[in-house]
Amino acid sequence: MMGRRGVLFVFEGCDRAGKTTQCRMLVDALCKRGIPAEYMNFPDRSTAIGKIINDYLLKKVELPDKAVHLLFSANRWELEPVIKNKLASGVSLIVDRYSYSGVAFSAAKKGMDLKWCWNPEIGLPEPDAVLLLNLTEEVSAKRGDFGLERYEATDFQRKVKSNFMDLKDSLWKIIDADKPVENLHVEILDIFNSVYESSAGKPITVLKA
Ligand code: 2DT
Repeated sequence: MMGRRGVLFVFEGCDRAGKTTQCRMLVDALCKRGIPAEYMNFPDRSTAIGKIINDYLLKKVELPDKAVHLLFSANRWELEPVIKNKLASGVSLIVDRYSYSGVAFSAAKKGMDLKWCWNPEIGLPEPDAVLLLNLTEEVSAKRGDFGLERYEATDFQRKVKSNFMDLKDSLWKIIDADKPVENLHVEILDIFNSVYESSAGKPITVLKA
């Protein structure tokens, strides 16, 4: 008999909310419990498209906003076959940013709207759950200065946060990330467990218009 599929479990949020730490802790905890799970992150800077994105983020190259938006989306499409195969083979994917970051960051720029930005995401695998790690500006400021990459500025991050709120739907869980790392991990593990149970037997769906 075929085993169950994996779940697509996405973390979103502004910079410094602790997404990467929580993704890695979740993957470790699941693997220890015998649930096959792998970490994935977007942008994946290791691919051909990812290398251009990396240069753009490091401000080594300039690109028109719409062109770079499509590159971020293409970066997900180049990994779409991998995502589908892993899920079908029973591996759960714990994903550090996905289409929603793509839209929230691009639409924070002048002349870019949410609908236009969402279009190239249509047809990608749909997450079973999206966790938005939410941090107040005060706590975010306490976590130190922003780095030097593109987008790492308070005003821009404020617009991104408001875009995330506009994108959220019933799949989303908004998590208060202003708590000790271990407590947050326990809360997230709990959510994963219920998503894992409820997704058994359900097909993988795709993002819609
Ligand atoms: P990291 O700091 O997580 O590497 O992200 N971004 C991300 C976009 O503008 N579009 C996207 O589709 C994705 C996935 C968010 C680097 C920056 O890239 C932004 C922050």
